[in-house]
Amino acid sequence: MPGRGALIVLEGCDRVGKTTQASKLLEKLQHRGIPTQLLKFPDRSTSTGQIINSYLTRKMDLPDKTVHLLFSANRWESEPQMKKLLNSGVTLIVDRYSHSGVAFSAAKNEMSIHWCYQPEIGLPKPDLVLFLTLNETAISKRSGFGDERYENSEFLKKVASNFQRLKDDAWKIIDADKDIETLNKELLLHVEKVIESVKDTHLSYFDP
Ligand code: FDM
Repeated sequence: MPGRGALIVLEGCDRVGKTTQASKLLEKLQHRGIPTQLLKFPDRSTSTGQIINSYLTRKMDLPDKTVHLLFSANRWESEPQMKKLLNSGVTLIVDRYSHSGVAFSAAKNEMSIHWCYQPEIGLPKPDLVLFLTLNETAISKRSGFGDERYENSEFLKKVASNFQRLKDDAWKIIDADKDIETLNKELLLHVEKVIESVKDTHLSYFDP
């Protein structure tokens, strides 16, 4: 029995390098013969993802709670496939997941963290959350914002403080102010340890 795969999530604020690190992890794990797939949320290719994309690129306005539930529905669309892959031994590297869902929506003031968390209950719970951080000076040296919704410093400060409230034992806080390869080696150490330690355990789920 190969055992189950690990659910590994990369989180953090904008421009910390999550997407680059996620694809490098995929490449390295596959190279080592560890069955791995990459997922990204929001998944803009699905039916809910297309509405989310129109919202993020400002082609469409929607009430805040509606958008929140769409982001969650976008994860639920992938849930059957995620469970199937994890239980068949495939490790998933996920670029943003439920914690982004809660931290971003709760930064709008209209919804509490508790309210935002409710639709996530029952989704597979990450075995490891690699939370990448950068200090203000390091962030300002990276390329600027695009013009999608949420790309402004004031809002992202609130998001960052919400993330701090969501931490649990599965989180590793990683200083991302390093070159790409050094950072990737550090992440890989955590990832390999978790893959090994969860393979004979049951998948867990976000609980009430
Ligand atoms: N975002 C992302 C949310 O507001 N809720 C969510 O559930 C998720 C997964 O969407 F500003 C926000 C975070 C970001 C935007 O994400 C698009 P990417 O990673 O830039 O595509």
